Amino acid sequence: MTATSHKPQKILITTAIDYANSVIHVGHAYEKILADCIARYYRKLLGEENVFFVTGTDEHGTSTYKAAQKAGEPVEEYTKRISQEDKKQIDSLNISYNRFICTTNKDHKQTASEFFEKALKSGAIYKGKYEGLYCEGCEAYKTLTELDENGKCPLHVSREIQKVEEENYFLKWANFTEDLKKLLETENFILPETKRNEMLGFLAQGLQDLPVSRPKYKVPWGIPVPGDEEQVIYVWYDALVNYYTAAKPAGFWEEEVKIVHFVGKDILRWHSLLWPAMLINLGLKIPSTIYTHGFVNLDGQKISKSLGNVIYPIDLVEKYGVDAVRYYFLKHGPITEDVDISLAHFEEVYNADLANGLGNTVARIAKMAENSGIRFEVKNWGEILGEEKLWEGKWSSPLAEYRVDLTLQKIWELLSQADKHINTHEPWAEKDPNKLREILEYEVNSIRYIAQVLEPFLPDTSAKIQEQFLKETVRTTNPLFVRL
Ligand code: ME8
Repeated sequence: MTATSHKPQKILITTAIDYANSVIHVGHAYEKILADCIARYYRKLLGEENVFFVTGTDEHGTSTYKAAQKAGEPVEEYTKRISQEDKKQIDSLNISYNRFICTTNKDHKQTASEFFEKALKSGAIYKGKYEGLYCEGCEAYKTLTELDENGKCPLHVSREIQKVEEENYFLKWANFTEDLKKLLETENFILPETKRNEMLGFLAQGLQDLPVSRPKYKVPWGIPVPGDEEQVIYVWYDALVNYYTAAKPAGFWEEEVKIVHFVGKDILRWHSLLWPAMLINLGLKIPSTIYTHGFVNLDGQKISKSLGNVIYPIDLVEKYGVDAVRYYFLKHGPITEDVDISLAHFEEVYNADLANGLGNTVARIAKMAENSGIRFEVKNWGEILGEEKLWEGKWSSPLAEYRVDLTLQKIWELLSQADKHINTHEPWAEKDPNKLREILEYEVNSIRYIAQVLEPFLPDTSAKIQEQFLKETVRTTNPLFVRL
């Protein structure tokens, strides 16, 4: 399969929206960079107007409410502040979202409330009593089998599990089992494939009716249940609707649109089993793909405030530049299992692939082209290198499965071919002006091609190289990446 064999007319790309309980760190950033690269690629392939990319913040729920209380700030102000800080972090990474949605936005509150009301009217939601366990870190109800040997949630061992006994509205989740099973078997609904079995296994255990509201006296921070002032909508039932709130008015929740949600492995269950059930119940379009990635750990440890090892994207960007950060995360690819990162490894990759690899080859060719005094006609460089259409070239085939890592490998192979071409043809020793022109033309065109296909990955660097090379007279400039 190639990225273009299933070329959609339109595509909606989303990331998870981050809890506004604390400012996002580099772990969260990974997902945004991955989704951004895919969105930028599809804008080139389908045209700007056929791509819509959404990210944002998930602002309701217990853990955010408690974080605001701990900070001694009114919860509205606290969430607004964290959301704005998150946006700054995301902007520092050059994330080209079409909408940054907040679940406290008026249109979202309205849409989530309508989703709930319609489900209530359809009979899929009823009022009852819940007795059980709740993890505030996951904002999710838990069964005993999901806890570790100390009775804690394995994802949030520093938090106490809450015993809850409360009135709630429930979703008749089990009613959707057969539809969900069929959906899980649909090609590419869950990617990577390995994750699909996990969800089928979960489904096989049997879905229990799911509480989809919390009593207001316990969780005052949420969207009120329509017609019941004593209850607020459960944070997951509220948050998942964000995709629809943002996309529907822009014309991106329609039949012809391919909908791709990028999410971490911890929240696949909500996206592949709850969200489709909510949509099936209302007769709305189901997402095409839920792309699941693993976790980024730092020096072998989970990134967390309590461990004191949080790194913010802005700090990395200030030190190394935005494209170096983007490159490092994209080179890892859409990680299926967890990956370990470290600053030492970051610097190694920076020096090898960016300062030496890309930076050096571009500088070398620019210098020879400038010194030659030759004017290099600007043509369709994709065609020259034997590719009919630049954005459908062989280099892009791994993007069909969101393999940004393999795509970068292919681009770096082109770079190394250009480098080898110089060494083999030794333009500095060439006396025949026609032959020299031929050699340098190949080099210059290779860089022109590479600069363009790099745009979704390293937009600033691509622009800088295009500025140098997409003119008849090629010029040298300052190094793209200074060796560390
Ligand atoms: O789950 N490495 O929000 P969240 C990779 N609000 N990804 C990571 C990560 C790490 N170290 N830490 C977090 C929520 N993530 C909900 C989502 S969507 C309707 C609601 C990922 O702030 C995580 O897997 O806990 C998730 O995809 C995203 O960041 C937001 O996590």
